[in-house]
This record gives sequence, C-alpha cells and structure tokens, in this order.
Amino acid sequence: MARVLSGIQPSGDLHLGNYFGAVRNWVQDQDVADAYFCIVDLHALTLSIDPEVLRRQTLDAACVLLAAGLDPQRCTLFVQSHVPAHQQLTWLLECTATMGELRRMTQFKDKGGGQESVRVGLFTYPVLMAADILLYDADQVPVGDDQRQHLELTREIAGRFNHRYGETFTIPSATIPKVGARVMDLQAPERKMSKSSGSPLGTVGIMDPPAEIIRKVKKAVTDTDGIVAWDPAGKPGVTNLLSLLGAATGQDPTTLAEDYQRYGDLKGAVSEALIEALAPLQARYAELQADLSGVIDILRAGSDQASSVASSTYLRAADAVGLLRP
Ligand code: AQP
Repeated sequence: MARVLSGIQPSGDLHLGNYFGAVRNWVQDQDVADAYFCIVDLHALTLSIDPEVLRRQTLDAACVLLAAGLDPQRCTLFVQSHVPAHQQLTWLLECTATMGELRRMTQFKDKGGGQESVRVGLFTYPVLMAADILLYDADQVPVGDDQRQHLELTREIAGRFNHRYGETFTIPSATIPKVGARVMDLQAPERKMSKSSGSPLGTVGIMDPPAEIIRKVKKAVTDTDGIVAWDPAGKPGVTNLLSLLGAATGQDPTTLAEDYQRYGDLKGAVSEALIEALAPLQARYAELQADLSGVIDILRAGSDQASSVASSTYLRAADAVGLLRP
C-alpha cells in the first residue's frame, strides 16, 4: 500500500480551496493508501497569529477534517508540533537545502519577499514541509496546485541527501486533483482563495452558513460582457464559478457553461451546489464541537502513531549524517 502524507495549516478558517484542493481527496485516499494527515501548527507561526487563536484553530481544524470524513480507524490524524521529529529533521534538511533554492519559492515572494522584517521561518517554511513529508516515507502527497513548487523542492532536497549520505529518504510525488486544484478568490479571481491573504468576501469558509455562501457568491466578481463561458485567461471570475460548480457537483466544469445564459443563474446554481455539498460536513462538525474531548483523544492517538514512524526515520537520517547516538 502506498504511503500518503499531507497537511493543512490552522492559520484561519478552512475554505473551499482547502476542501476541493486537498481535504476532499484525503477522504478518498484513506481507502486506498496508508494515510497520514497533519495539522501543521508550526507552519502557522510563519505569519503573525494570536496564541489563543492558534490553539483554538488547531482544534477547530481537527473538527473540520473529521467532519469532512477523515476516520481515525482508516488514517492517522495528528498535530505537527506533537511529533518532535519534524523540528529535528528540519535542521538536517536546512543543512542540505540552499539559499538560492529557497529564494526561488514564489509563495515566499508573495507573502513577504523583499521585506527586512519578514520572519526567517517564512523563508525556511518549505524545508519544514520537506521534513513533514520525508519523515513518513510518503510516496504521494495530495496537495493543491499552489504547493507544486514546494513538492519539487522536497524531491530535490531528498535526492541530494540520499546522494550525499546514502539512501535514506523515499522520493515523494505530488498528487494534484484534476478539479478544484486552484480555487480562486471570489473578489480577486487572479489570486488563489487563501486563509491569510484572501479577501473576507472572496473567501468561502467550509463552515459558512447558507446565507453567507449566497451573499459571497452573489457578490463574486465577474466581468461586463455577460457571456457565460469557460475562459481561464479572459474570464477568470466566471471560470472560477464554473470550476466551483464542477467541483461541488462532480461534473466537468469546462462544459457546464452551456447550461447557463446569465451570470445570475450561474451564481444561483453555484450557491445551491455548495450549500448541498457542505451541509453534511456542517452537521457532523456541530456534533464534534459538542465532544471536544473525543477529538483530543483522536489527536493523542494519532500523534503516538505518527511519532513511532517519524522518530525511526529521524534516527536513520541522524545516523546517516554522522550524529553520535545518545
Ligand atoms: N485556493 C486553493 N485552491 C486549491 N487548493 C488550495 N489549497 C490551499 N489553497 C487552495 C490547498 O489546501 C491545502 C492546505 O493548505 P495550507 O493550509 O497548507 O496552506 P496554503 O496552501 O498556504 O493555503 P492557504 O489557505 O492560502 O493558507 P495560508 O493563508 O495560511 O497560507 C494544501 O494542499 C493546499 O495546496
């Protein structure tokens, strides 16, 4: 069975991009792979975040993931900071990656490149992500399109480490979904929907109530020519709405345009499909919120399981570079 690993930052309310680009596919992965899913709280420290908010959002992310269908009987769900090997391996990999490689990462440039006050952790974030993946000997990493470059870097670092110190890590591949890989901000459809850098009106949360979904979709930016067509370059707003409709209904988004004459009708269909797709998750989420101690138990068991795998990979890497065992 292939090993799958993926993660999500508790840096804000999870949104449709996180769901269609990643989480929904994780739910399917549980049945066909040995799956590990991680709430990457250390990554959330790369940008400013209130400590209490981080704690609350970490537990909340666990509730959303379980509500979406992750099942602790079929996957390992854990919190990154509960497994110390992530930080230990990061150092070994930071001594393998180069400044030039990290400087080329577009997410760093987008989020803070060029500012002297930017946190060092934002710069080295892709190395921590490489450690997250390599610790579990993951064969596949299901991610949205925005993480493609970080995955390439992970492969580079792992290959270099193996070349320098002998076969230590499995080289992982990215699995990018065909539909929903890049959900765009409804207010700025040239930018991806994002927890931390998106516009509030352009970001639809997985737990947004129906009225909120209708309001945000109704206000989504389109264009002035009034023609419903699939045209990513020329009509990014309309294409994003078609893409969301396809992701929510399981239909091919490129052919959906034929069914709609007016933007208002398309928006109505998008809202309806999103509300229907999210309703079961929202109901399960409410149940989980009523039993948070059960969620904490799941995370504890998950981190025990994850630690047993991660600590042995770390030891392998530490031996390879020549660290003396305690
Ligand atoms: N807009 C998106 N479309 C498709 N997939 C997306 N993902 C994120 N945004 C989109 C995928 O969701 C998974 C978890 O992402 P993350 O929490 O690790 O952080 P991110 O990629 O940086 O996403 P955000 O929402 O923009 O978070 P912040 O604002 O904290 O940086 C990943 O698989 C990602 O590809």
